[in-house]
Amino acid sequence: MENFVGTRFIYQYDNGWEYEMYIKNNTTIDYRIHSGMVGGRWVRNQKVDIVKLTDGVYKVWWTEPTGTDVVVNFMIKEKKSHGVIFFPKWVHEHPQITICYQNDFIDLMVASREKYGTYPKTIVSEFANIILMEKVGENNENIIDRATYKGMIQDIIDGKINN
Ligand code: FER
Repeated sequence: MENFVGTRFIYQYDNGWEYEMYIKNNTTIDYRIHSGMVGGRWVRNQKVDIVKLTDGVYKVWWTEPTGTDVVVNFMIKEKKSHGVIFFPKWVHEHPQITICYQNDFIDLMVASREKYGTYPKTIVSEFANIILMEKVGENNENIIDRATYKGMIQDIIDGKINN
């Protein structure tokens, strides 16, 4: 997993949604959602499972405090990924509640999960193009350390921030 762990990925799903995931270590990711249904949401230290399926192909999956479940496959050589997101009913109906720095709002996520409905779930399955793949080392706290803003992806590509 040496070639995968410690890498920052920015990718755009075919539906237009732009996501950033930093594989912080074997069991942890930080992520930031630049655009899409929950654009503006960002999370640090989400516990995940990761397996290497074959050379250059990795699967990452986790379940969130919101009740959303996510599975993402990265195909490094092809610079592509594929994500499946299982949104509970409440996130699909009230996405704005989840648009925050989630680490400061865990209690609100859990309360909302209890207050609103879970079913039926909305399943979003999309391929993505990896726009940026950057080795930044493990356990770097400076990769995903602030909210997104308009133009941030270009600033990251240009090396202006988060390096
Ligand atoms: C991804 C797909 C979904 C991802 C994160 C999510 C960081 C999380 C979605 C959510 O919290 O609503 O590729 O990568």
